[in-house]
Amino acid sequence: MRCFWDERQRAHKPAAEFFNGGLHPAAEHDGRVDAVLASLGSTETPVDLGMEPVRRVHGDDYLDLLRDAHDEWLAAGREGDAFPYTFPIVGRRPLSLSRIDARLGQHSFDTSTPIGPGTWEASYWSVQAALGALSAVIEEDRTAFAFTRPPGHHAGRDYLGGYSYLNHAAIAAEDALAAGRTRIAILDVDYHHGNGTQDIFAGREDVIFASIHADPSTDYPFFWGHADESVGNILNLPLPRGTDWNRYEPALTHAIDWLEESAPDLLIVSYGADTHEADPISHFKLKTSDYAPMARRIASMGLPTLIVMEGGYAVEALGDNVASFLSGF
Ligand code: SP5
Ligand code: ZN
Repeated sequence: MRCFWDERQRAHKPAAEFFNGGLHPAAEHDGRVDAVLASLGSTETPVDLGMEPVRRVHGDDYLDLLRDAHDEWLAAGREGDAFPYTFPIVGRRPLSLSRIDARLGQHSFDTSTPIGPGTWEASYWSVQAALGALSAVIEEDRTAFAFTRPPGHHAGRDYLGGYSYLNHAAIAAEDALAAGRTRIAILDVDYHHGNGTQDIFAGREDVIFASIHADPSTDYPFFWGHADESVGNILNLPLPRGTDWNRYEPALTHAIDWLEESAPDLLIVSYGADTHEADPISHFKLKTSDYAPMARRIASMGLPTLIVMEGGYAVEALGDNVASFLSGF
């Protein structure tokens, strides 16, 4: 399988994230990169397709913030990664503010997604990797993998969060539509609900989104991903902590059957390996060997398929998990 990755994606090096009342070493770190690359063998460097595909999904103010935030952070006399600390609560009136702390809070939904000096560069090339893999899928009508990192599925049109800055699955879906595909299915199998992707496409007819994830009553991102958000083009299948393959497989079949009802002509898989039993921040019980049958079930849809990487933090198992998943195609 053709795999896409750009070394500039390493430029994002978050030191820490804030949760449970304190700073913790960043879960989305460089060790993930080495683990996945070791399992992939060779990768292709994407060509630069520029900002147009990004602008189809993300707003200009948000993109300006992502690019400039760390410079402004330093200009304000701060050190290290830029973090938000004040957020507009639900219903707060729209305001146009210039101070970096206000802008960061306006466009963030958590305190685990800092902006460092290389965050923009890494996110930009992560998008290009996704677009490169999409081109391979469209030109050769088959399957390709983009090792997108940092991940993307928690990023909305105007917000970051969940280690995500630019939403690769969404950008690729819009690009596939612009290239003439008519209906895109997105299947999100990361442990966490793909809230950004859901927000970007809610109410659309040309993109359908199914997500299998930990019940947000007990797990991040809490405020999205509940079963009763399944309306129209959205299907959420929350599962309890402790879910193993026997319990996961029927949900996967449900999601695939539902996606197939809309007769999509391209599939995008948001693949997270954080459903693995050893994942340090998650609570499902999938084994490395479960990812191959998961992928075979998805491949049985018979669609041209772009796979983008989302989470997965059990670094010792991560390479094998990705390899197992890709082997199923
Ligand atoms: C792409 C992706 O998988 N993003 C996930 C972001 C989850 N951030 C949650 C931070 C809180 C984790 N709590 C962990 C407790 C560990 N004992
Ligand atoms: Zn995740």
